[in-house]
Amino acid sequence: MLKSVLLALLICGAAVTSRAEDGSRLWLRYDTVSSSAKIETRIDSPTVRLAVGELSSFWKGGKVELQLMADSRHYSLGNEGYTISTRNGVTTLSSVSEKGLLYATYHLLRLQSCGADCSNLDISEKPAFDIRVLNHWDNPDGTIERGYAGQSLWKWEELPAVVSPRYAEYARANASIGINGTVLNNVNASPDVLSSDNLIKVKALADVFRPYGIKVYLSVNFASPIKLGGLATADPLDGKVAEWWKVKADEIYTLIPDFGGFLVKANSEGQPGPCDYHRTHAEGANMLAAALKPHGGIVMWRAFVYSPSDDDRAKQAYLEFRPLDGQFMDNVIVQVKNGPIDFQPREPYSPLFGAMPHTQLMVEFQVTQEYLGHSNHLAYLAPMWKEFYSYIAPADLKAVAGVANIGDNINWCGHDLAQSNWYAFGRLAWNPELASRDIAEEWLEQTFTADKEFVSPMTEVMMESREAVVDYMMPLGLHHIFAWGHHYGPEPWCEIDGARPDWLPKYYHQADADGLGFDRTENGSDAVSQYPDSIVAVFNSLEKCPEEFILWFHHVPWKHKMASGRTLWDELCFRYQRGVDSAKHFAEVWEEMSPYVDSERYSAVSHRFDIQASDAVWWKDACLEYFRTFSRMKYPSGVDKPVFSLKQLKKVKLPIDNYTCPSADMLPSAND
Ligand code: BDP
Repeated sequence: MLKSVLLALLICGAAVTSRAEDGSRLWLRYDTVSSSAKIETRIDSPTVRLAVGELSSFWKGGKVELQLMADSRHYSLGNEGYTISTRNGVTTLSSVSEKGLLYATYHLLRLQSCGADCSNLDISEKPAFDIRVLNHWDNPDGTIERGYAGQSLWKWEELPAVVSPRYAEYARANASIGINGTVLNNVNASPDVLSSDNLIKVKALADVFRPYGIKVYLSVNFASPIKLGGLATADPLDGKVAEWWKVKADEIYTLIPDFGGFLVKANSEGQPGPCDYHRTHAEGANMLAAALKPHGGIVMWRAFVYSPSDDDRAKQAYLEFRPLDGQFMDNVIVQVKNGPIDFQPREPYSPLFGAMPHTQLMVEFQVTQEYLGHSNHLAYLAPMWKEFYSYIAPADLKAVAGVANIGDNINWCGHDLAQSNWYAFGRLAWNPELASRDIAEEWLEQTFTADKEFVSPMTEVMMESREAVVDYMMPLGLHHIFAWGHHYGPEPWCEIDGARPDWLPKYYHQADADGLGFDRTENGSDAVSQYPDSIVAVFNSLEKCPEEFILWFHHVPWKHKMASGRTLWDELCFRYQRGVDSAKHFAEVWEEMSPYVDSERYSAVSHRFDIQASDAVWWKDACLEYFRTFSRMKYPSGVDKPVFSLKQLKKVKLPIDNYTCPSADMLPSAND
């Protein structure tokens, strides 16, 4: 409701204080103004107060008005959309909601930070997806599964009594890029998450996040009724089980009226689920959805499943979920990883997208770099996510999730440049049409400096970075040839007694004397047939298949002639070399950047680029030396001779637990 009194708010900005350049300010490095512009609004609410506070402290232009508008233009922009317009020197931010006004505020401040002309604005914005969530894989003990930026941000042992100021900073950063939901805990969920004691802590976080427009969600363990509720079963068709969840949902909503809902990993990698009781994923999801529905909550049910079977792992999620199309309730969204296997440096899109027309689907991206060099390597991921959208129309998706790369490190993400992936995830979740390059530029401008001498070369580095990682780790469609357990270094030779074959690299690369790659054509595992006919015609053909996926879909002879005219072996060598060259080049470019960057962030990033460059050599040598035992071919000219021997590299073992920054010293010296 609009208040009738006009509140003219004039707040003077705080004095500029100097602070350590530890990366903690992310992209939100606005200069504080000494005398603030007039910020006018009739609305007095926590969210609008935040917007007014930001503008009063940081907006350098003239008067700004914030207004709620329910006319048809604003109505068509939805509950979070907004307009920004300037007339006679006054900038007007309008939206049907207060949240929209906060988003408009951050948009305006972003334009200012990037040096845009803000004197004549006429902007309309509407997010592509209603639900834009981060998935934290944080455990109750403070560790983070696949987290490389320290411990969990959530200090459960202190909550609810101590509320760290970082919670509000986290929420502010998310709001500034349009993220509107956060799943607080690991998909491998502890049942204790739903204990009454814990829910009070969750409420404390929800209260901090609410004014920033962020809803809280929880990952739940499907067996919670047994483990927490003392029931004999978690069978979704058992009345007592359904009742337990209903009562639990009521308890949650009493504490957190705008609670978002549940994320569920069921019958996957040892997690309990409805299939334990011979029920389907749909029956399990719907039972939870029924408990949440009266409160407006949703269930995000993950399709990341693969059962031990002889069938190609890349086919399994589709085989299990596609037959369930149309059986899910309307407050269930099936959450599908972008590719059919598991967040590899490059995968084709998962064939489930497009195959379940009567089911709401959402995509799950991984922002944390589990398979892309952790927080040691720069891999700017916007191009990877855009690649996904080149196959899948955003309009066919209900929501988008990103597995967070955030921990309690002072710079949030471990690698200062990895903040760009958090940023890009949010920007693309709001608008998948944005160009990766534009996002990189605006992030660099806000996070470091708008000086072109810095922004231009570093934009190039960022834009090349993911492709470089693909080149030196797994070019041409290779995948999952990581070392056992930590997914950091190469181990294409890995063998573990008793391990599932589809957890081992040989399953995926299929190297033999004839060639390399997994035959997923109609003559092989036939995974290709899960795609629409038009795509099958391309992926199934050795001639037509894009080379970036060739070893994903084909077992290719070593001497096969590639588009470049080289043999497969030579092309493979060339790609690994290109990756190594790029990684070395990144370190060199960064050296030139020292005049533009504060010394703290300069040296932190330098250190990481050095690791990346030496890791790239490690990857190249390990993979090429190993694959050469099959191809029996020589390195072509232009490709560096190996620095390390296979024998040396087979001895490299990284500590799996709690390492944050494995360095080049872990590699053997050339004489070892
Ligand atoms: C894999 C991770 C594992 C996760 C799993 C998942 O290695 O730690 O639990 O995905 O997404 O990528 O459930």
